[in-house]
Amino acid sequence: MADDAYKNRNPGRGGETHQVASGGTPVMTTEQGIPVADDQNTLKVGERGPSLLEDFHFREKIFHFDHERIPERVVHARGFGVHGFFEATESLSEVTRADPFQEVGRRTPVFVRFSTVAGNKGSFDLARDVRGFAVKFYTQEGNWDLVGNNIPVFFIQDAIKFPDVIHSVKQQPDRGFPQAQSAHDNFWDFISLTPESMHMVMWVMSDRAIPRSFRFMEGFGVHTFRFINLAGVSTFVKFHWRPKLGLQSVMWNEAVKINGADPDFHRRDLWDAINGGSPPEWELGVQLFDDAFAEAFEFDVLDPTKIIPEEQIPIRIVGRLVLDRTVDNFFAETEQVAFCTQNVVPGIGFSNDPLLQGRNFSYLDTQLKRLGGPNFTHIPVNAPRCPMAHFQQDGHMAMKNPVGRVNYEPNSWGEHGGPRECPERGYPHFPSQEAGEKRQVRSESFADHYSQARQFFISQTAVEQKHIGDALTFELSKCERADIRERMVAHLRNIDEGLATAVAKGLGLAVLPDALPPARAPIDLPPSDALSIVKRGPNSFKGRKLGLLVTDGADAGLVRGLIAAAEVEGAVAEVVAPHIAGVTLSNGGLLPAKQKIDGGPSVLYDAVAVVPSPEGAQRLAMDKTAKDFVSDAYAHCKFIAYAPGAEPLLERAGIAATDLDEGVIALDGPDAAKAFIEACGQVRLWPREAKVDLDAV
Ligand code: HDD
Repeated sequence: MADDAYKNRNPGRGGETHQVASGGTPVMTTEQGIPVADDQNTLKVGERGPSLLEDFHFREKIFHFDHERIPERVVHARGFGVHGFFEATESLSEVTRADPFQEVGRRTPVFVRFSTVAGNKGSFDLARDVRGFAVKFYTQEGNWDLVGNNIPVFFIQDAIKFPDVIHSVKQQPDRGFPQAQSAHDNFWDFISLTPESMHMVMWVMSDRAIPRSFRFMEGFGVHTFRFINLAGVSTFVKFHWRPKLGLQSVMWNEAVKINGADPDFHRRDLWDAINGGSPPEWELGVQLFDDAFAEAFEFDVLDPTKIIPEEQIPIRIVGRLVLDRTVDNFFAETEQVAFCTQNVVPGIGFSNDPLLQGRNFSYLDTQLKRLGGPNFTHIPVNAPRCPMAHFQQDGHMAMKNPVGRVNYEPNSWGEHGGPRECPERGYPHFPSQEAGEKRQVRSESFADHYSQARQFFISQTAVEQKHIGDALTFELSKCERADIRERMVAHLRNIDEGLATAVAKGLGLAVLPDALPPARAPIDLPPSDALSIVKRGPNSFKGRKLGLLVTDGADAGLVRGLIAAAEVEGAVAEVVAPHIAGVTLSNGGLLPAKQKIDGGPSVLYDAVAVVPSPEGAQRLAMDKTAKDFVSDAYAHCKFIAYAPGAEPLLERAGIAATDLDEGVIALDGPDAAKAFIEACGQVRLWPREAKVDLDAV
């Protein structure tokens, strides 16, 4: 639609109206509003002569273009932001005065930006990496930014090491690569010399680091924060976002292929879900605890490399997050949004976690560099949605400027003298008792680096453990220096001997290196099922995507039945065909395609249905991309349905009759489509992995 294709980009400077030509078309103007007569040719002397400096339209256009880019974020450069709301489903007024939690049903608008960490802005979505999960709550008492990740712990304990861990993971400075990956010497060198990172390493090498999409991952505030109630009483809190669609990841071999097939896989997924009318939702859970628990807990609650298992402090669900609106303009919103951990509102407070304390400096500082001046709160996506009044003024690009002569306080202008501080409503810093020598130290209470790493590992299913071992082996195989590989294996021995042995074998180490002496001997912790993705399987195909491979003559009843069954389940069926124009079904009906087969490999789908006509199957059996479609789906443990007559394609794709398992389902009965979609609720048939991967345990 014309309205959607072009909206006036300069509202506020000319409003939504245009200078119009006689036919009603908006007239192009310069940024000064001067109508433009020719936007194809610069002003020249004669037809073939030199261009003239006088051409102000040309100069303005090129000048503006030259300055389109702002510095990308030093980390989390590649991100995708959307709007939504947070709704309280439980009142927390007894523990916090924070506005979003005061009453059931209160809705607070939010802007959420998901991101990868290491890659540059133009890198791919399926990097093996931590994902950022940053939420800006526009509360009635100011903006609260909960700047979290999809992993509840971090690599380092003290913010002073942040530049080091980030330098080590990003491109090596001499060569400018590798891009968006941790599989290189610098990263593993730093990590293997930083034992406090071992717990995080387990998470980052797990499938959590290759999520199926943003919609299927958890989020965590990571640090211990404080809730503070009206009486000034503080309760410690940890924040958890839980996706209502469940957790899901892809396999590494799949991730590698998705990056080629669709480097925007995650952002497209979120865009499609929201604009397709299925806004994703998360629950907000809180773990609340007091000083007595903090004292008794095995680890320091200020140590960001530790979780508090939910078996010890249950997660209380207090609200839901709904993301239901994509941005109007990527640059204006996603690129310019400025999250700052220092943005807290009355009722939310910091703890002494040294990583959090350091972050509270870094975020404000980085926005100045990125956005060019101190007035980034004037940019709509960053502006609070509640009234503001202060005496900060001027600076680059000041957009909201007070009128009147008073710009200081105290002043004697009485009621015309502007805003005044308000102890009763103002932000109360929690008056914690602090004392001690000034020292550069790491607390002894932060010294256990392996116990929770081990707990995470033993909490995983065998499949997930294998993936961790495979990921470590892959990453370390990319390290050129043998001593770095060995040092990592020496750490792993403190986590799990089986894992250390598997990785040593995968790397071809002749001898298992001695375990590195731990700063503090690890303790045995019980497994926690909540840490596994597979143990919390979704049992529903809702929100997933079925790839339907069809040819001319495909059985109309079957195809329509599959599409309907997927829709009933809340899933999407996407048609993949030899030509983008689509196919003519057995009943003569036309079925448009969403993808031409080489543009729609099966890695883009959660399950596939192979529904060619028998002749079509014979032809597809000769086609490399069609064979890949099927063989990849099988290798990635996906559920595969096939129409009668599709067997030749399956066979040529390497699925012999003896390979058929309960995940390869013949569409041969009246309820076959429905039964297949139900089976897809498992999402993966993990036992198959042992058949397709030689190293399988
Ligand atoms: Fe950070 C961005 C999350 C530690 C310094 N961080 C950034 C973003 C997320 C996180 C999600 C992207 C925000 C957006 O979408 O715009 N960072 C974390 C988490 C951490 C963490 C969960 C540990 C628990 N970060 C951390 C430390 C420092 C920083 C210790 C510095 C001392 N982070 C930054 C930054 C960034 C940033 C340089 C880059 C761009 C930005 O802030 O706006 O200031």
